[in-house]
Amino acid sequence: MARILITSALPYINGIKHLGNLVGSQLPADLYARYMRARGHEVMFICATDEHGTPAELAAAKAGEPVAEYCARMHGVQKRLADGFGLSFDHFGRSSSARNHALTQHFAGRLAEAGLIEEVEETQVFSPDDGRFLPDRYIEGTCPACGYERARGDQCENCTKQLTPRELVNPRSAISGATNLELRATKHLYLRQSALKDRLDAWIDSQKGWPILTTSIAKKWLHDGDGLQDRGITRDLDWGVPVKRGDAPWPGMEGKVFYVWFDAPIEYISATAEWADAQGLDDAAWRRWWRTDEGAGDVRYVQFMGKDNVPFHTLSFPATLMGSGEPWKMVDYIKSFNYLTYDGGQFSTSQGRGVFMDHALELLPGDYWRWWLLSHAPETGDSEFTWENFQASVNKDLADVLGNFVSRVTKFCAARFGPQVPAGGDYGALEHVVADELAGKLAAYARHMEAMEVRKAAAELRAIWVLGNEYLQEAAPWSTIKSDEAAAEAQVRFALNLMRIYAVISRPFLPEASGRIMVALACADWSWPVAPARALEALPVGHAFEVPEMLFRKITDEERAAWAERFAGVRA
Ligand code: B3M
Ligand code: ZN
Repeated sequence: MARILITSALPYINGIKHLGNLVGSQLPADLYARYMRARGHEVMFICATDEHGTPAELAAAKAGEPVAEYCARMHGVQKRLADGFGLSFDHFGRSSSARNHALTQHFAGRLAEAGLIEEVEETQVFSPDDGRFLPDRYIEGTCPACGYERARGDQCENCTKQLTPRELVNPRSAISGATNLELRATKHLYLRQSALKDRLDAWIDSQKGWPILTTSIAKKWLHDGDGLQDRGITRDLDWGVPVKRGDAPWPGMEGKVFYVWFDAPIEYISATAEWADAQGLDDAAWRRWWRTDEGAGDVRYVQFMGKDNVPFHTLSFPATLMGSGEPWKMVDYIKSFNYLTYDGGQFSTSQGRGVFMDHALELLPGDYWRWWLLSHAPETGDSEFTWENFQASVNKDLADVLGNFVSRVTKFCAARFGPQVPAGGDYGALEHVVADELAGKLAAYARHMEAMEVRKAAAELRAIWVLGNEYLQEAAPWSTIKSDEAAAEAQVRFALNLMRIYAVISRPFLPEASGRIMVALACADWSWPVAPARALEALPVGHAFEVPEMLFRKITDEERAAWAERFAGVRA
């Protein structure tokens, strides 16, 4: 049994996330966490809302709410939506927690002691019209690297380059649109990332087998250009972690807070401490996941995120951890994703284009979305959501293949032999062939899941469902029964056992539907079919079951058309 620490990028607090956000981090992280738990490993799966910085302040202002109240409310909203999608976090924390305040200040103190923090008197963009400095997302303009016109003051979404407000071409205020901007003096803390460049470079080189998307982004910002310039880690904002040096005040930094990207990844650790607090456990309980000197030496740590988050996780956060001089657990594998596009364009939070998590759950249960999103995860390139594709995938994969198998087997058995596992006959040649094929496919499925090859895993799972349908078609118990009742009973028994295996192995993708299959089978044996031949005997003869309600319904053409129209425009 291994110990696996899994973190998903932390969704910003500033509103409800769209399906592109979901499939880029939280959902594949959940798939992996569920799979690893199913295989008997000890898993700690952590997520949280990312609550500081300009995104939170801007959104709260727009909602007309004090930012602390806004964040508390939106955390609740995001938590409920996460539950609706079956996201099985061990803890869903908040980066504004007391734990994260303390730990962020702790890291800043350690970095200062190590000589890695510099106080810089600098000029920052100030907007007289808005009466304030314009850090990060308070400012927008054209990206100096790629020419994208809606780059923000902290990062260009298009090319992932980390930016500072002063680098933007044609800058404007994101609050008022004002272009009448000036530079004013202010003092800030800089993390001397450049001093850690060689160590970071060596560390990245030592990570064998990282996805190309991850390493290429890391290397790009490490080498070509200025990805590893020293970075300002404080801001002139009200909302955030107050700048302190450990427990001590930081003279000259009064009224300033840490930059959101400084405290957000630290929340991975803090949220694990929040978990321990919520469980009534002591500090050792979370530290054994995070401190290599306190038990985390044998932990495997995997992070999930969209590609725009990669620079922060391959450079900035590791710089914080390394620079602290303390033995914190560093990430072992970063699974990163491209973007999901929506019907020929971008999902857009600002323009309300595309399907958002709340609306998705109003239309259909979480499993339907999980299946489409995961089986089309943007792994090797961007992928596109279309309603036609979604409808086809739900109707064919879920309703016609998995749903139909479950319904045919249970209904036929109940009608002909009664609602219990029939006793007659033995498995014959066909069953042995199918069992062998199943064993091969299960091994491939496990390989893909272990390698986090999400689309390949989904394709293999679907192939395993297809195998069951093909078996039924070929065995045809409804014909067999006419000449050999015992043989038909064996065929049905085989199919019922396949059904249990399907529930077990599909659970990482379809937790809710898998649960319903097991309820119908009155079965609590979730053990992974490591020896498929034996697993095909798991349901004892005479074991009673119920015919389940329809597992998946189909999407009609009318619904598809109505939904496509509803989500093309602006979010209400
Ligand atoms: N909140 C950005 C995002 O949601 C950011 C991730 C933080 S991970 C520590 O894309
Ligand atoms: Zn750019």
